[in-house]
Amino acid sequence: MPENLVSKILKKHIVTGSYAPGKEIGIVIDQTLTQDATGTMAYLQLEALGIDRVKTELSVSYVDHNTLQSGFENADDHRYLQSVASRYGVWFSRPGNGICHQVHLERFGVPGKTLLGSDSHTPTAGGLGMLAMGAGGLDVAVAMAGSPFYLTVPRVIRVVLTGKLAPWTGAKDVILELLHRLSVKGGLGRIVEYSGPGVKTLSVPERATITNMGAELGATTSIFPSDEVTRLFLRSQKREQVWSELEADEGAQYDQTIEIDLSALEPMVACPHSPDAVKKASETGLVLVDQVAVGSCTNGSYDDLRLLAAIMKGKIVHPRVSLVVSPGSRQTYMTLAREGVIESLLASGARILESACGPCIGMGQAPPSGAVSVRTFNRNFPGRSGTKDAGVYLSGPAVAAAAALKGELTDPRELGTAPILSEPSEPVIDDRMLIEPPADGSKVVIVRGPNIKPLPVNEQMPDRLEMEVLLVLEDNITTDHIMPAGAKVLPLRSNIEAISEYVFSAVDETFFSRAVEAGAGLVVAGDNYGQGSSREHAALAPMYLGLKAVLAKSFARIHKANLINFGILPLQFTEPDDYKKLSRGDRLKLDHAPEQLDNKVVTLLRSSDGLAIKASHGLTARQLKIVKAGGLLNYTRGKR
Ligand code: MIC
Ligand code: SF4
Repeated sequence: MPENLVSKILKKHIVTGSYAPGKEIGIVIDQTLTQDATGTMAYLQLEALGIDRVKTELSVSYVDHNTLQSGFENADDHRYLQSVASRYGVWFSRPGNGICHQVHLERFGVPGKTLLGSDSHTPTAGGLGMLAMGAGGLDVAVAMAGSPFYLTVPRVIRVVLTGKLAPWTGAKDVILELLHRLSVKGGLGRIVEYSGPGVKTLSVPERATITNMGAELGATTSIFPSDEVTRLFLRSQKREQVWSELEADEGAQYDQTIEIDLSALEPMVACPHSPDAVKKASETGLVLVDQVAVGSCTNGSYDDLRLLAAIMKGKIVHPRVSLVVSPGSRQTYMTLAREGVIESLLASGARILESACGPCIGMGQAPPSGAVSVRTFNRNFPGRSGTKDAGVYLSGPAVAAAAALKGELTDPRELGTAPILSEPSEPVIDDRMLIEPPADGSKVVIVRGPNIKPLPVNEQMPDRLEMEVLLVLEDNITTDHIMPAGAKVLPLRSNIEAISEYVFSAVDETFFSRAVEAGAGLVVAGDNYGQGSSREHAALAPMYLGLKAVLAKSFARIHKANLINFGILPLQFTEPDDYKKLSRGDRLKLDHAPEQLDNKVVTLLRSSDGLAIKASHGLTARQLKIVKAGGLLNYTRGKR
C-alpha cells in the first residue's frame, strides 16, 4: 500500500500501539532540543528521573529566550543549564549562538529522524524532512531518559504546492494563506505534509518558515520531503552525509488535500490579535506603523535579512518607525557581517539586536502605548509584545521593509521592482559556541543559583473534587493569557512559587488571590483552550495554585498533554450549550472522581442547585493513570 511521508516516518519509530488515526502510539525519539525558558524545568525533571546519561542519539540545550539578564536570574539559569548539560550528555548551545530552531536546522537536523523539543516551534525542522514536534519539558525529559513519546496518530493533510512565488511574496505568505483558509484550530489533531511541483522552488529556510508557523494552525507538526534542495542545503552546512531522500509514495492516501498556487499569492499580513486574522497587504486600509521587528525563528534567516537590507539599501527608516533586527543564528549574523549586510542595515537605521528570541517573546523592545508593530514573527497574541494595547501585524520581510520605509502598512509591490538577491555565499560555519558534552559526565558538579527552586509536586487525585469556577473564558485562550512571558515574568521560569503570582494576570488581576483562597479551582473555557506555546508553566503554576480541572469545549494538543502531566483534569463539555450555564464563583463537585473517570463521561454537580454538567475526558488508559496519580512524575515514580 502506498504510504505518505508522515506514516513512513512514524511507523519506523513506533514502539507501542498500532498506526490508526485517533489511536495512541508510543514512538522512539531520536533527537531532543530544549531552550532555556522551558529547559530549566525539563532538566530538573530529568534529574528527578534519576538516569545517568541521556539515551537519545542527540540532545541539545539552547539558550535563546532569556538573554536580557536584567537581574541575576537568567544568568543563573544559563549556568545551571550548562552544567546539567555536561552532566547528562547534552550538547550546550551558548547564549549568542542563536535561536534553537534555526541553529538546529543548520547544525543538527537529519531528514527522517524524530525530534521532540520543549518549544512549540520545534516543527521548524520539518523543513528538512524531520518529524519534529513540540511538547512540554517533562515529555522531553522523559524522551531524553529513553522512554517513548506518546501521541495520538494524527490525520494527514496534504498541501500540494504548484507554481512559483512571485516577486515581493515569500514563504510567510504561504503559511498566512493556509492560516487564512484553516484558522488557528484547523490543524488540531493533524499533520501537514507538503508536496507538489512547487516544493522544489522553495529553499530549506523558506520551507522552515512554513513548517515553523504551522504551529499556529494547531497542527501536531508539518513536514516537507527531503530532496535535492535539502541535499544542497546540508552540503552548504558541510553535513551532506546526513542527507537521505524522502518522499511520499506515488498514490499515497491523505485525509484531506489542499492546493496552493504559489504564483497566485500576494503579500499578506495577519492582523491583531490572531495569526489567522489574515488580509492582503493591499487591503488593510491606512495603518500607521511605529515599530518594525525583523527576525525570530520564523524569518530570521540569511535570505530574510538580505532581502530586508536590499529593499532598504541607500534609504533610511521612516522617522516614526523604530526598526529592530535580530538574526536567527550566529551563523547568519556572521555571514551577513562578512558580506557587509549588517553595515547596510545599520546605514538604513536598523537597531541590530543579538541573535535570540528578543522582542518575539517580549524580552525588550516593547512598542509604545497604542502602537502598531509589524513583525516577521509567528504570534501576535494580545500583550505578547510587552505593551498591552499595542497591535501587532505579522508579515514576511518584504512587507516589513515596506512598512519601515513608508511608516505605514504598504503593499511592497508599490515600491517598484523587487530586488534580485545574488546567489547565496557559503555560510560561516563555526561550531565553537556549541559545547560537546564529555564522554563521562558523572563527576560534573551541577551549579544551582538561588533562582532555581525545587519542583512542586501534585497530590494523588482525591475521591471527591469540589472546585470553584475561577474564570469563564472564551475560545482560543492562549498560553500567553494563562502564563504570560515577557521581561518581567520570564526570569521566574525556574521558580514556580514566584511565577504563579502571574497566572492569568493579563486576563484578571484578582485570579491569583482568588485561586489561593478557593483552595481547589476549575477554569471554564471555549474551543482550542491553551493554544500557542509549549510552556508547561501554564499547567504547573496553575496546579501550584490548586487548579484541579479545566472544563472546555476543546483543547490545544500540547497544553492538554501538559495538564495531564501535572495532574490537572482536562474535561470537555458533552453538551457545548452547558458552557453558557456556568458562571464565575459556581461550585462544582465531582464525586468519586477516580471511579467516575473509568467511564468516558463524568457528571459534575453544581452545589447551589444540583445542575448536572456532563463532561468527557477522552483520556487513554495510560493518561488516566497519570492524572489519577497527580501527574507524570508521581506516576513514573510509582511504577518503579
Ligand atoms: C513562544 O514562542 O511562545 C515560546 C516562548 O517560544 C514558547 C516556549 C516558552 O514559553 O518558553 C513556545 O513556543 O513553546
Ligand atoms: Fe523564540 Fe519567538 Fe521562536 Fe518562540 S516563536 S522560539 S519566542 S523566536
